[in-house]
Amino acid sequence: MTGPEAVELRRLRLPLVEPFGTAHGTQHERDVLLVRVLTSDAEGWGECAALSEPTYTAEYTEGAADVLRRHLVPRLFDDAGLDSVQGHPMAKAALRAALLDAALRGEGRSLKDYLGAARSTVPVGVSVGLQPSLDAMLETVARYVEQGYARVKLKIQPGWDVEPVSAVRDRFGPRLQLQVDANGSYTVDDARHLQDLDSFALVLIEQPLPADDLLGHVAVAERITTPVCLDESIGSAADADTAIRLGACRIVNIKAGRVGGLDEAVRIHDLCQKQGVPVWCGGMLETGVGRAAALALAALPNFTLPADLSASDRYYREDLTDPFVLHDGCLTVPDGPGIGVTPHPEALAQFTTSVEQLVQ
Ligand code: OSB
Ligand code: MG
Repeated sequence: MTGPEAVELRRLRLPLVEPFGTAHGTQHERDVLLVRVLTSDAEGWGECAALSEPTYTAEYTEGAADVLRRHLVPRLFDDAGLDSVQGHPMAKAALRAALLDAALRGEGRSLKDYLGAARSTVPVGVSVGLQPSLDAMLETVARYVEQGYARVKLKIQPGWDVEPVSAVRDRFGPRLQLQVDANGSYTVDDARHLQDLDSFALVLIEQPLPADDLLGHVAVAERITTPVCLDESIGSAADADTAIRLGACRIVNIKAGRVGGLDEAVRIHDLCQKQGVPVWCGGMLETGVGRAAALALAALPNFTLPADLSASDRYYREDLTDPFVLHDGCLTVPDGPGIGVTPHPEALAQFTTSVEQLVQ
């Protein structure tokens, strides 16, 4: 097996334009890990989805860098392959994304074309973190609605759910596409309480219970009319198949990082399409590098709900790439070779905290 000529792990720290609060805590900056590979004919970039702490799933940035360095990159040069390492989907996905980007750039072919995208623009929503007050939340949502986002998602947790949802419905009316994400913060005993969300015509409730509680999700799904969507519970096409057949969800959130890469993401897309289950593309506060790849994925035909991929200015004052800009509630899928964007050297220089060469 011939691996790439060089693999580089680059760590960066980008301040977020506003703090992002979820049931697991608040992020003030994005601790980013980029993988860059160099092959005989092209360079390729991949962004790791992992956050700085292992609170969303088990992975975290430093751990992802470690498993890449010690276990994944060395396997590019033997026959074992990345699948011989258990777990670590976000680390694997970042490396696979960089390799695929380089291969496609070498062929002059876009990721959009490779994945089988059905459209050139993708309707996108915005994920609104937990807010310090109802007033602050309404102000934040108003700003995004004015910018034209196609849908709003509110982070919820016990103690911050019916009130904020009700306040947003009151203020913005029945036509606003609205959904909520609990990041696993409820238990099956909260099913009765979650029924109180049914009167707000939500598009979906995302991950009400912890990732491993599929039967709990079945019980919740039987007690509420709002469609249940799974995020953290779905690590593979096999997981999606199980969840759908059990009745644990009616909608699936797909993030390439969470499932080990774009190929598995497409398998989940295809399986859901066959079962008549709509999917949408989740986000991980990516820079333009990760967002470009996610947009190509989100352009596949069964991605029928707005993606959690917002414009660059929703996350960063300065993105690593040319900024992604909202037009009529949509972002444009890059169509140049590979992911179609390249990080700007000045932005890399400004935000990089360390660079490590693994192969040369
Ligand atoms: O649960 O969807 C989530 C961000 C980090 C970790 C988990 C999640 C999120 C988001 C942000 O909701 C979506 C975005 O990138 O805009
Ligand atoms: Mg989620």
